[in-house]
Amino acid sequence: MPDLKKELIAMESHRSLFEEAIRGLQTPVLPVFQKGSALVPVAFDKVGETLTGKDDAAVKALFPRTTAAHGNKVLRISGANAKPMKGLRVAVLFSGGPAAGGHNVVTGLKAILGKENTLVGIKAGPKGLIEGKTMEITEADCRLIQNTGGFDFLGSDRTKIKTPEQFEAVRKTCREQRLDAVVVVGGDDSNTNAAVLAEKLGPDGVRVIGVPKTIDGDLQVASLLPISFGFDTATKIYAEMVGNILQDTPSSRKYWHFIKLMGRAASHVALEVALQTRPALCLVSEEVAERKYSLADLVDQVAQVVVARAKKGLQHGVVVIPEGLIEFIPEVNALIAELNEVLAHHEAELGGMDLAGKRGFLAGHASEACGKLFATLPEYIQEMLLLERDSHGNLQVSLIPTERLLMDMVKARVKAIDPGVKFSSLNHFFGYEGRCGVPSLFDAAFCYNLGLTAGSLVLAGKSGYMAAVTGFDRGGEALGIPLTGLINLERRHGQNEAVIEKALVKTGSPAFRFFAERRDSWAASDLFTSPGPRQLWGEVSRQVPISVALNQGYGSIVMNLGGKLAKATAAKKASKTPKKSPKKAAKKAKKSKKK
Ligand code: FBP
Repeated sequence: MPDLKKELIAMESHRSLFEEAIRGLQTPVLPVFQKGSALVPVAFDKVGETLTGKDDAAVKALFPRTTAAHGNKVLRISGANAKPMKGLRVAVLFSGGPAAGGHNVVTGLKAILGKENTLVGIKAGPKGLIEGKTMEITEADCRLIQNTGGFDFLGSDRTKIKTPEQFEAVRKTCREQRLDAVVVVGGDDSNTNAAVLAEKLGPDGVRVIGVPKTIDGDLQVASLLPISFGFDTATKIYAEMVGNILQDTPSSRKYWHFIKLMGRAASHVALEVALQTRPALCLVSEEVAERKYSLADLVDQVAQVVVARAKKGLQHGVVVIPEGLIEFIPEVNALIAELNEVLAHHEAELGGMDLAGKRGFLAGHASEACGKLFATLPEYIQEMLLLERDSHGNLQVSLIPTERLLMDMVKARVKAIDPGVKFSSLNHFFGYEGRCGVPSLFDAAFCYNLGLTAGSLVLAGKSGYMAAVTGFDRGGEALGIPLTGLINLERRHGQNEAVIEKALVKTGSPAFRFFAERRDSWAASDLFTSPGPRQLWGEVSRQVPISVALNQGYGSIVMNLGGKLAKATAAKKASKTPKKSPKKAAKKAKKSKKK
């Protein structure tokens, strides 16, 4: 008798048909890491170009040991294999918001370190490193987490390691765990943390390597690092959702949808999703700042499109809004900068006040222009602008309902332009839905290779580098990027801090220019596309982010990483889970049901 209940219970804890099938997904491996059917670490023995930031001298003074050791030079591979290393203990931690593919960084690390070395997992991010929360990562763990989304295997957090006590606690963890290296998987702020750790832990003989993670896509280094991991999966998930809504609009013919997409300050996510779906409107924060649009200008631009489309009988449409837009509107940006200073210097006084109290306090501390603008904003925006900054000093833009603000203001403006235009609207925020999905093939492969690269850097004795993979159109290339070469000084928490500068959308970039060429046509009529769910098997699964393909000058949007999929060996080795295609798995389930 088939026992459906038993079958369903067996699927608990990440064992659905899909999750089981995904573990067997074969991910391409860069040929440099392959020797026959074995995986081998590579020696990063070729020194490339020197990276020089705008605050080079100040950064060198802040990171004297690291910069003297690597001279901010990029590391490449000549093709030689690394010397075999035994007995190393290497720790790995996740830092910041989750991004799809992180688990494959861990499995890649485990595979390249091999049985002769130990991989230690740090639980709950940088805080876990301070508190000494560790676990040994086994091959069985890796089989279970291969190609799965999220960071749940180890957990993550946003602690910035900055006080002498925290550094001492980290040293203690390294000593007690006998760590030779720490691999920090994180975004721009977490990789800044990695650079600081590399500098501080150098004398203790602990090397530190960063891995570029963030769905925001704002950790990019020209042709050396086209994108961070997690971006592809998140944008494919958002593009599916936006595409579905676009498909709904001319079906129901009555709604304008204002959709804010996660992605923090930079508009990479919004731009990529627009390139994939072709909505009527997509606002790009960096352009807003460059052209110095006011909030009223933006509202008017959207309202004019609404009215023009209504005249053609199109009473529907989609407006894609980047999460960080509000910070890029010059007048609001000036207001936020003033608020940051006031919040940083009057934390204690503001602590116990309600919104009315804070408003009164600000009136006495902010400039007249900012005070006036603040007073015109609805309360739901005022409250969010006054929220505590995160531990890295960032405004928590994901909590600000910019989409609602724009929708409300556009409604009033449309009425003012033409009271005859019918305008029904809905607002959405797609954020957490996209961060932890099962990694796309791009992210699964990218991350596994990042793990192999980070492990190779550690085995080669390197410290203060970020592992990188580039050349997704030409088989792939692994690199070591000197972290201090990416660092500049920025105003945070009311003072200058050394940070990795966020890579914003460049309005001169090929991706933006292509979008700018096409957007008037997208606004004028329905030219949208609905890309559908991301595919993990077959040719469609090999699509790279369109913005990456355009910006890197690829000839196609089809990935060429590590040769043919069928020849990939590492993922096969990493998982003993039988390789079932989803079709086969479904057939098997059907068969057992019939029994
Ligand atoms: P990082 O990758 O930079 O850590 O941030 C990712 C992100 O998803 C942002 O897009 C978003 O603004 C933020 O995290 C939300 O933060 P939280 O997870 O704390 O709600």
